[in-house]
Amino acid sequence: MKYKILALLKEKGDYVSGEDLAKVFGVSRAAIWKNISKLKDEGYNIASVSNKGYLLEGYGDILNEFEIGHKCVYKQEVTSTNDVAKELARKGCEDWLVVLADKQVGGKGRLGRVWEAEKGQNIALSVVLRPNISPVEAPQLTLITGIAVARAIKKVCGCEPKIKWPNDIILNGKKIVGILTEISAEIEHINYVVVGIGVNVNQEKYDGELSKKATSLFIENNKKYRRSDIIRVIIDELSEIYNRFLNENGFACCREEYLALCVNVGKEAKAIYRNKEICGRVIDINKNGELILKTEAGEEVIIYAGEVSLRTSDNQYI
Ligand code: BT5
Repeated sequence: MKYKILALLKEKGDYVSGEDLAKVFGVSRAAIWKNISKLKDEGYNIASVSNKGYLLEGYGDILNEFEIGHKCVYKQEVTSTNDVAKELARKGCEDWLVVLADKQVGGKGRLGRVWEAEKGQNIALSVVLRPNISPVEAPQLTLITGIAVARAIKKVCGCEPKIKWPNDIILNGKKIVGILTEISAEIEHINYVVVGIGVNVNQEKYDGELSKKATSLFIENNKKYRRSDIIRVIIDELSEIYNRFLNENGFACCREEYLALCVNVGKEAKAIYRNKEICGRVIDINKNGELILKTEAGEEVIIYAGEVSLRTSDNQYI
């Protein structure tokens, strides 16, 4: 009900009386007032003037299911949206539940690394999926998510982000998105997957080490974005590509698109794999989403996405 009232206020862009709202929705004026209060609590700036009614004056950058167009759980602060999503998945939540937060105090990267993002400026999103695929195929979900997010950024912001295999999206050589896929599985069966996406949106600066490799959409485009506009498109693109991934032939269905976005192919790289370094030239990403590295000795090594960090041969991030 509250979002129906909100939709009407947005559409009108002018005062609507409590009486008219009550009539439209077939409820009492007190019920309307209650719902308006709930909307105000969520952060909507709604003026109420006697004899005129209610006016939606502003709505900033609010994250809820109305703004993102999809069912979601929103929290102001969490340890990690991936952890919240995993907990909900364990308790049996539905497929495609999206978890969002304004602030993560324990944001996670891969391999125990930390994901840092200022409160209220960025996107921390996790989605619960239950794909009927083998656990070894799960890292491919990171790759297709990369494509979905790159597409979304291009659509909303007009820029052309690239992908650094397996899980980074970069803009002008710096990281703008990180993806962390976690799974709960038996040997042959996935219970659930949580795909976590961190997008640097409106953050104005990065300090210390991070300033060398992180950037945001604001820094690159000198423009602030409404996070919900980006989230909405991420979810649309992800569901399009995910359905194809399941119904067609896995990552192979979008490998060409991935290759066109990927910055690694043809470049020298160093893979840090279980504390061992393997150097070579990236010659391909195969239909399973694995990276093929050709060493100086001419040996072709297949690198599995789950457990590796990729550096340039002189140890740079990209
Ligand atoms: C990642 O790991 O890039 C995965 C990041 C996933 C974050 C999302 S946010 C929603 C969900 N909830 C979570 O708790 N996590 C997911 P990795 O490839 O390991 O990269 C981590 C490294 O990126 C760190 O060691 C830093 O060097 C760098 N880093 C940290 N914060 C960054 C940021 N905001 N932007 C760019 N780089 C960052």
